[in-house]
Amino acid sequence: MDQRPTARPRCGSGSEASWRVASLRRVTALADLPLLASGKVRDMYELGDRLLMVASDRISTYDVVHPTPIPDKGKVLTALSVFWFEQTDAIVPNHLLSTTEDVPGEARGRALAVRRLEMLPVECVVRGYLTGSGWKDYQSSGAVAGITLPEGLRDSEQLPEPIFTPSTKADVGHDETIDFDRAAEIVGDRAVMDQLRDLSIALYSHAAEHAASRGVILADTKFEFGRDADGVLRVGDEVLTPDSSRFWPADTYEVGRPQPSFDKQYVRDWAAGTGWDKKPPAPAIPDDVVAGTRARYVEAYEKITGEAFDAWLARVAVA
Ligand code: PZK
Repeated sequence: MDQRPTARPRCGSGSEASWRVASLRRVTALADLPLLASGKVRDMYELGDRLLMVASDRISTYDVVHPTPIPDKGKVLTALSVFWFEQTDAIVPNHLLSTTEDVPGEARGRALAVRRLEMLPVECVVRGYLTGSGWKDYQSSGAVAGITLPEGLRDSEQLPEPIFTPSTKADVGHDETIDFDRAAEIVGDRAVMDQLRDLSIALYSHAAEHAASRGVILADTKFEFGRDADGVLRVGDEVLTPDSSRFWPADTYEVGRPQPSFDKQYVRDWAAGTGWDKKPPAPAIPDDVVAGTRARYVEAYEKITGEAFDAWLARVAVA
């Protein structure tokens, strides 16, 4: 990570003109903090010796960000991440410091003050079900990330046990699945990679069991780890949110076909009907689709945590 306060924000994609517009919007959002990095839907600011991770209401489908925000999406994802950080603290410590102290009023609910970590250069993906690129790779080779799977598995089928399928962190474009040995080479330490795999599977298994008890299937998820100033391994980034995971409603799950996305299906179905070719720029989203999508995010939070979303908003409100 570039830690110079004057660093030019990194953006995942978009033309130079769209970068300029996005950058203005982001800088004015939290005017007094230096922007360190920008993802498609999140921004990271410097907060003294810590960081402020801010989840926006931006939404992407087919990897393209729409011009229309989904109200409260960033707050729902932040709230979910905090729920899981608290749930999994005994499995592995994380980077969360505070949801309130030193979080500016205008960012409350969507921002977290976090420890600075030295991030490890691999994405730690766990798959409990065969879908997405995992399903594609299995169909062409019978294996995912070098792990040979039983024959005859179907689209969206549950795997005999969760598998660890690390990937590279691509600056632009798609992350590439790699096998365990390649991940160990990139990290430079096989024992650390063993630890990342074991922690990732333990986190996934805990979360999948909790989600199942609430009628939600956690199909797969991605973690990022780093070391704090004392060398302690911690999980960072966002955890177990719809942007880093696939959640499926258990009551409509059917093996043998792709599952509708819990959160983005309204937008995808509407977009398909418009004839959009899935290339930038993404179309503006109509009000009814925005409202339906917002409701899905809030429903996901309430279903998984058992808590009203308003309770989160009250918990982080400026006193
Ligand atoms: C870190 N990103 C991803 C990019 C975002 C997030 N605790 C940390 N310490 C140091 N660096 C990072 C973290 C975390 N998490 C996260 N890149 C570096 C990223 C753009 C916007 F919000």
